[in-house]
Amino acid sequence: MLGKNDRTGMTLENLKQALIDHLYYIQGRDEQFATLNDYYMALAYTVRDRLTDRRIKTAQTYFQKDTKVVYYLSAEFLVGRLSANNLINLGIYDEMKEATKKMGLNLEDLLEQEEEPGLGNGGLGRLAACFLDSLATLEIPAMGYGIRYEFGIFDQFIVDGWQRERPDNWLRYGNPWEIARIDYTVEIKLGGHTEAVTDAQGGYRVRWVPQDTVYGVPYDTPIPGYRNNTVNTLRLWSAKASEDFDFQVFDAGQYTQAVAEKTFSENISKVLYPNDNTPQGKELRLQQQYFFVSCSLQDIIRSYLRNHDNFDQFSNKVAIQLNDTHPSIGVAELMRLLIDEHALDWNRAWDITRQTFAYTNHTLLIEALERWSVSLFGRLLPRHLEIIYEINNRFLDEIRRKFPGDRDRLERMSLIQEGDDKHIRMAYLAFVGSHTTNGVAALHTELLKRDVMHDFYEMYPEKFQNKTNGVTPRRWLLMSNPKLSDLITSKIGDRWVKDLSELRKLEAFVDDAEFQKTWREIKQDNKRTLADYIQSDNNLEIDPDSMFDVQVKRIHEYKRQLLNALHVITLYNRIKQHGASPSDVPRTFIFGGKAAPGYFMAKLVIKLINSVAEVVNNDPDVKGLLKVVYLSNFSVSLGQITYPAADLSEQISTAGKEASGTGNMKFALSGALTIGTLDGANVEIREEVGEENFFLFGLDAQEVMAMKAQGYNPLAYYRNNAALKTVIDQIASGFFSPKEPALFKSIVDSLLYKDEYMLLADYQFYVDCQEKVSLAYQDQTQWTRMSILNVARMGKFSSDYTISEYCKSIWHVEPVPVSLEDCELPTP
Ligand code: T68
Repeated sequence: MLGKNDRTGMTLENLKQALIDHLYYIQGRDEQFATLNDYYMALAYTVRDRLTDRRIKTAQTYFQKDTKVVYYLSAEFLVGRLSANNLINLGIYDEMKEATKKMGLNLEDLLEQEEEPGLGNGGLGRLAACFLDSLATLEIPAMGYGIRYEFGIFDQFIVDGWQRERPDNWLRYGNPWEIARIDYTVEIKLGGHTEAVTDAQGGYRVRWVPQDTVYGVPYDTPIPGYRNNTVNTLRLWSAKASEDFDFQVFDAGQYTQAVAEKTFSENISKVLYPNDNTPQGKELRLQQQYFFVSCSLQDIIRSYLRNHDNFDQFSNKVAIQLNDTHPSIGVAELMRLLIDEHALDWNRAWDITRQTFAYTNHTLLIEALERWSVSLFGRLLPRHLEIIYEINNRFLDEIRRKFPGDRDRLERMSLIQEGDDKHIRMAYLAFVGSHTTNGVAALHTELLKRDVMHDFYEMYPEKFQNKTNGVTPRRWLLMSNPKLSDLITSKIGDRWVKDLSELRKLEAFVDDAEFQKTWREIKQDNKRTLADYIQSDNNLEIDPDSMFDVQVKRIHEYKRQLLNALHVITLYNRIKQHGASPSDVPRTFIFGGKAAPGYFMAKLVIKLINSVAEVVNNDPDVKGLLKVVYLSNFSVSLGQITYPAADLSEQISTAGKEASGTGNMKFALSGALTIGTLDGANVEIREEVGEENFFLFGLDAQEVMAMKAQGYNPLAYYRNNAALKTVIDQIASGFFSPKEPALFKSIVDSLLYKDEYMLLADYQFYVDCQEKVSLAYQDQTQWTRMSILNVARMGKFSSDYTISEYCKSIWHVEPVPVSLEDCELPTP
């Protein structure tokens, strides 16, 4: 049947007809009464049809060829809006633009109707989305598995300078991209106890008698590759109560209670926990993790057994990547499934498990490493606790054999942190249960080996690898910066879209005055677009001729938005005191990002930035020289207009704290220059673009550690630096909070008496470096040259490259092209 008609044709006429059809038969509207949202839905269904042909053919191909498949397990997938991306990857953006135009509509307006699926917090979730795009583009058999949160990351809005949160009801109007696969529903057990039983052969087995069960219903979203026939799947699980069928409770006359309990188990997939880089030791969070992991593993096994009748080939056909420790319970769950449900013995199950899993670590912050209280864990997952204890016993034996008598080492490396309040160390479980562990930037991997996982490195050095993060050039250049993309393509052709190293060819034009001029005009256009957005959203006028100095990312103390704010105040004071100096370049400081709702300091930093904005933006003495903007509700969509508009990218975390960063790559890919520390992927970005094209400042990771070891004294910096002292005294005295002078006391105290992230130690380096930035910006020819070179040298940071490295050295998978030849599908 596939494609035997032109129902999924790609011509202008086909598309127009499909739009009208869907409007009428799916939305139930005629053109006269259709809303913009009706049209958007019709558009989405039109595109989805065309993906469906290819998705089905892709799945058939993998099945028939019995290919090895990569399964990417992640608690977060921050995919962003899908419509434009799908149109572009299918190659029908222009046709659709024309088709909608013929119907009197504007395509961009329709695309704006899409609710962004905010199923992630920040870098980790967005990385998973970039990886899906690259996997499909590289024609790798792959599937993403996660949770279909009913409420994604909260909506942020700012009231009187403070962050407020509203639930993100993204499914309110329905989600045209997903298809529920009720037939693949799986059952999940929770709680209860275990008992020993004897099986038919007289062998000893364990039976888990759960207290509750809940169902997982999968929802599939198509993930198309860029202009190929591959359409992979993102499968997200939604919790469904089993009480629907619980007649016992009904018999007892407890109808309403039964229905109430239904809501209880459906809570599992209700909401995304809004923390990044801090674990939430809540039972519901563990339920979420176990829920999606068990659903996914059962699904993977079901799929494997369609082509196999034993587990001999499992790890040759299945590669499972753990995106951080959030899915690391998978190690114990696969063991349980193989042993308890499929009757394998321990050793065989353990070999298979370790040959199947690999683990990506995303953080060096000790406090961010996940640990679960043993008592909480045992209550929810009694069988898994037994399995983890057994894994640990065998692991500790191995350590004893290698390092006889080293009791400290045993204690340090044990999967169980002993003490009154025992905890399971999930990163250790993930490491022990995997064949490979990787960091996400060269420095990060080195620090993992040297520091956080040093004992493990000593024992198994061969298990560590580095895979520096990357971002997809489709969304982060082609889609978000169409003008720059067109310019680039006009000079070097369009191969860069699939092979970002092609951008090197731009170096030939770096001194071409005409090219430079166009380059600058495009940046200017992009800045105007962002300025228009800010005008309408913040009701604030900003000057596109000023330097756009941008820091957008989650608000976290280690990311040091506060250091940026100290610099803003420093400039403000300088101009107030001495008037404008020749080196003063007009700057617009743009901040954006969400703070975890329970993170007091981060929320106070937002308030401080907005309070500084209030003073600066209303002071006639600095008019035309300084402006401060807080972009509320930063998101993937807002990122798509922010990165292309930036002149300066702020990547100023304390060295040794940011695992990689990926915003740094998105900025540079759109021609922003970076001011940054030697942290995460900044190190490699600087190496690639050349040190002369990067504004470096601050202590490096070694110096940070050394200074901490010596006993760091922030007060000394405060006392010895007059400008810094003024700034801090102002904040302390209520200069920015006249109605409540002590408002920022906790910020001041934390800086003066602790300064965990060493802002004061880096302050002067930062201010001096910003001075160099201002000088450089005054020479626009030189600045443009640097900007072009940044873009030209970003090839390494394509997620295509990152993924090809994972394929080669972790997953051992090859591309499997999908052919449409035998199904007569129309192509664009
Ligand atoms: C980020 N981590 C890293 N975590 O901070 C960043 N954490 O350096 C790196 O570039 C990125 O991962 C991709 O590797 C996160 O984003 C979280 O969002 C998170 C969420 C829940 C719990 C803990």
